[in-house]
Amino acid sequence: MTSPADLTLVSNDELSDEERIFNELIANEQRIEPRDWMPDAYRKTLIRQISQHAHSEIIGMQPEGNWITRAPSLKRKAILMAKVQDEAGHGLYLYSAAQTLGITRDEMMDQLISGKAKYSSIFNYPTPTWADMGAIGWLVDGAAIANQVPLCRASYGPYGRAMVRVCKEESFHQRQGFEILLTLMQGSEEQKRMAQDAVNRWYWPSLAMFGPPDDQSPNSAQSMAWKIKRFTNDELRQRFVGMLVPQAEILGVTLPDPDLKWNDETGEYDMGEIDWDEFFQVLRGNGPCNAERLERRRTAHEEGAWVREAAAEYARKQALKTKAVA
Ligand code: BYC
Repeated sequence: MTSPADLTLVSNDELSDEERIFNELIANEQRIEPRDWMPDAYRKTLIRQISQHAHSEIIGMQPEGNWITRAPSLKRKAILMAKVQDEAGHGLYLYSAAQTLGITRDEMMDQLISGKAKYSSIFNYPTPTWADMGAIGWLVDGAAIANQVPLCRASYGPYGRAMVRVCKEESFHQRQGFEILLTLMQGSEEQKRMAQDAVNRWYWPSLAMFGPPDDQSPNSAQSMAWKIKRFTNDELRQRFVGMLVPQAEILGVTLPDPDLKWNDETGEYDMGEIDWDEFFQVLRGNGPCNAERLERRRTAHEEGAWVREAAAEYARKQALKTKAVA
């Protein structure tokens, strides 16, 4: 199978008509749609990335869901509930986008609850204090925006279009997190300490969200050639740190990296080393909350079986009625 990355190896004459059309669409910044021909490897890569992304949104409801009953005011509770519901909605758009590639929702759910599928490392960390809601909104949703804005231009139509709506909502999420931290940082000494502690715990895992360093990222080169990804993991991570520094100053929090400093020559911030051993441990299922997150999802799936059965039965009866009328 030929991809744009291989084009130098294969002359245009050796390509099938379908491959030529696919390559031209990609080269001309046009979109690939579900009914278009696409290489198997392109389809597989998209199913992998979009389903992992959907799983991340669904598992990502848990760390914040943990605080809905304990939010400090009715207003905070309403905002947090709306945010967590938004994440569910993101998961559903993304499962639908993945389904256009030929995988079923049941298959994806089986992969998730059996522990075979990956989801973002970030959701395997605990949320012991209210300030974690601020740190998640500011750092985790902030990282998600930095990663997802370029995905709005992903070459696969249903993915790119889903991202446009998701990014609008993430932008609200990030501001609400920033505002929680700002309120705490204007409060008592204890509240300030709580906010700083949450930033200390979420900063490094939020940088790891962008994925392994470029020299250990097996999928990046091909995904960039196919214009699914537009920037490498390290490029987006760097851009994110550049966004955070001035925001941290406004908040009055310290970013917990003693090596973080502006470099006049590169025009970027130098930063310390991420603990990649910890990242790969979390990916292997050994993070602080992996088992708990998966167990909770599995139980929710089993307890929701009757809802799925009732909906399927209702749909079956409706279809019979429509057939009888026709
Ligand atoms: N965690 O070759 P690489 C949200 C995996 S949720 C776990 O660089 P790629 C929110 C990677 O999958 C938004 N696994 O891969 C929700 C690959 O594994 P396989 C979450 C990771 O795909 C609720 C292997 O490592 N965002 O915002 O080119 C509340 C090698 O990596 C991670 C997305 O899902 C990780 N952090 O690039 C609040 C974004 N990083 O499949 C907020 C969509 C890497 O080869 N995804 N891996 O075994 C992407 O943009 C890309 O898939 C990645 C990785 C940048 C994450």
